[in-house]
Amino acid sequence: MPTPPELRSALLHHLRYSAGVEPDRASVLDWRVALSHVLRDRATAPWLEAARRTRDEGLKSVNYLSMEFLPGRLLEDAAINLQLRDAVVAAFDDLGVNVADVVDDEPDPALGNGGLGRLAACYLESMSTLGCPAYGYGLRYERGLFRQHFEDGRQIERPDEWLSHGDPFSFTRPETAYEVRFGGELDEVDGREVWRPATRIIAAAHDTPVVGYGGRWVNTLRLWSALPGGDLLDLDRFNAGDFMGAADLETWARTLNRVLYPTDTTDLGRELRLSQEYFLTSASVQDVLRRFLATQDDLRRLPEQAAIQMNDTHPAIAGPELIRLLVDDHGFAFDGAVDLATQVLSYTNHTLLPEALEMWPVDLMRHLLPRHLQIIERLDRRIHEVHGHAADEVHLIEHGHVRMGDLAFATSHRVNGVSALHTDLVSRNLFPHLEALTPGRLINVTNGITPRRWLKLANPALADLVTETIGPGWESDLERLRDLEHHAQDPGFLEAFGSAKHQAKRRLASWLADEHAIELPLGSLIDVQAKRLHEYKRQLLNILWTVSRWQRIKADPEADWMPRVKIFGGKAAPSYAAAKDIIRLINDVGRVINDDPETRDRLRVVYPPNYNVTMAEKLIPAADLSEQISTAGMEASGTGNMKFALNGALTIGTLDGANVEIREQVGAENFFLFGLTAEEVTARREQPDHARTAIEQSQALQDVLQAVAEGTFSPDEPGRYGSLLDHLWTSDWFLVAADFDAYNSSQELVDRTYRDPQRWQRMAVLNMARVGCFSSDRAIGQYMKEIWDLPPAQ
Ligand code: GFP
Repeated sequence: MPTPPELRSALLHHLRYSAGVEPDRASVLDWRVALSHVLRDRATAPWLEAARRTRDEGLKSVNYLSMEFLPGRLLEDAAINLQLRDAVVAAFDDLGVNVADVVDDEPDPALGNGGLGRLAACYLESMSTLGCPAYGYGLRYERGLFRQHFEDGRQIERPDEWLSHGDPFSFTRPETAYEVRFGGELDEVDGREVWRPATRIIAAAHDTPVVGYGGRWVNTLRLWSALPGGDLLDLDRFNAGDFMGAADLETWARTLNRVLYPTDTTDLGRELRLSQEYFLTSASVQDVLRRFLATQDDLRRLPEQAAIQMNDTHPAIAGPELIRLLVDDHGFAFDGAVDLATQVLSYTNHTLLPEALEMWPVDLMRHLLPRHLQIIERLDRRIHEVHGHAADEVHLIEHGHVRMGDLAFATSHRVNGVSALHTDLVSRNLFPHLEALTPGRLINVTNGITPRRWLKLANPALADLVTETIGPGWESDLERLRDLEHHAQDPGFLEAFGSAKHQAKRRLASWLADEHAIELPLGSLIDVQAKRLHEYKRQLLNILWTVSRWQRIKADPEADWMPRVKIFGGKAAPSYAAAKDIIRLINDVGRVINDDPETRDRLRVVYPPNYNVTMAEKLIPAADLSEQISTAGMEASGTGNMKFALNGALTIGTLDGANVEIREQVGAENFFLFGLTAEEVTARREQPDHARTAIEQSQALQDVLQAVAEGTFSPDEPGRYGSLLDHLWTSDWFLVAADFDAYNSSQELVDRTYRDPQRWQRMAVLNMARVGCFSSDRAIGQYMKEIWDLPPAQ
């Protein structure tokens, strides 16, 4: 373990030789470059050793394919996991450099959208912590998810230039590169299919070390980018003066990893999206085979060496791609290739929402991936040949579309849902027919979160208190938090627990003040809903209730109202108009309420723009109340719910996703439950005019809707929320109206409970103590045993 003086000289060395400056001329960026190199150096020895052991001992590796990774800032996390954080702080202190500035200078790579991408990052870190050999495979988007700004309350999207200052913690590997082919024709030559592609793009690797806790094992996050140059530039056209046209193909290649999630509402957007998915998948599968063939030659043994996990349907083309490579390049018979591929592959489903279950038009597939379409057609025929009438309801291709969920299911030996409720719904509503053909294929692995980032890094005061109270070791054995239960009655401990929460609130307050000029009243109940904007997550229910609370304070200003700050964080997909309306409403309501002298001491709305992992690390530790209020049956799991509970927030929530299991763990008496169940939701939607009926039964909701309709929050444009209101009165698919009164009653119970700080803190401690099972280490342990067939720890 290096001492602070050793780290100090390492920093000075890299400042000079990697950043190329002297200390007295160094900028914050220069110091960050130096720190990146120092930490990367420390990660490299265990990284190379892990790779060597994997090779020499023939260890089986996991290959986690995901279109999204939301790793968060890397440096502090790496320092913690290498157990160097304190030494780094001391070294910078000694150099007279403010370490917080250096940490804050690092961009937060927004290579994902929400829960799925963050889950991938937590899982990769847990695999390293558990010593499970793994590669995370993704795309190195030049620009991450957009940066969100608010103008006049509206969401404005701007490109996120996360790479503009380089990426000093990664290694670029132009020689780890594969050709990915697109389009063209199929020919039959000597009874075999030959694909003559129209375009060939080279995918090159960029590797980021992912350090496990304790620094004993380091895995790789391998992100692909298209390699420009070479044959992509048409020199004849260039020399003829057509400089732009000469670069057409190069431009297209670069587009493959230019942005995350191009809007797929146009044909071209869809084509790009499928091309991106194939680019990721093909390069990754080729890499898996190349690594295997480097030490072995009998591909039939591939399942002993490699597991490929498809994170949702985005990489579902992995099945046809692996079959194609085995048949076309390695001489396998079709059936043998299918059996082998299925043993290697597995698939995690993250959603039941129809719009998120990909279906690619057959024509598009034929145009981009003709050989794969042929394989999918053959797979479909094979299922019917093998299972006869039992497979009558199974269709990999239907109504001119390839159903990627069914394809992923059919080419996997295990499929998993991400919470008990979700898995049950997947089995009943999504894949009942496929499951009937292959009983036991579908299992549940409830999601998890890494305690290193989500407690040790994000909440140092609380993490220190935990260590003082139960000793070290909980970071990699989170069930040990149970020991905190013994302290839940101890007034001294409760006070210390309250003071850790207060410190987190102060940290949030100073960040809000510095970055956003927002004042956070510290004596209030801090109530947070931080997640992607989506109608099913019901930020609308939250803001409508906020209006109702405001109206009630105004109607009875003398009453003893418990002060609340309602904090929101989240982005809406750029083409999702309804979600953008909700964002604007939150901002409009916030402006009016925050300016109201009569209520501003008792109610505030705070919505800092550009929610990301770094912001989550500030909001979550400071929260008293966690809003997990999705329409039951629609949130597959949620992982924010786990992070808040781990940080001592109480949950107000529906019986949805992992909320169900969190409530079971923490005890019903320590959870604010409300709302319809998933079954009741289905039944309610069938009732004619259920929306209007629900509104007519709630005077409070009618008052709120009237205020919105009258333009109380949009006086310059009273009709601004016409379509949103219309939707609520006529269809209300997400049952905001049906759950409104129940939500209100539950919120009133929250207030009453919060009035007794000791009681609240006791409940919060019990929440924290009982959510150890939501560690991603537990989840990965299950994947290793039940899906990947790997021994527990290596
Ligand atoms: C999705 C689901 C969540 C789930 C995560 C991870 O999140 O309920 O917790 O995947 O499994 F919706 P998003 O990527 O859609 O935010």
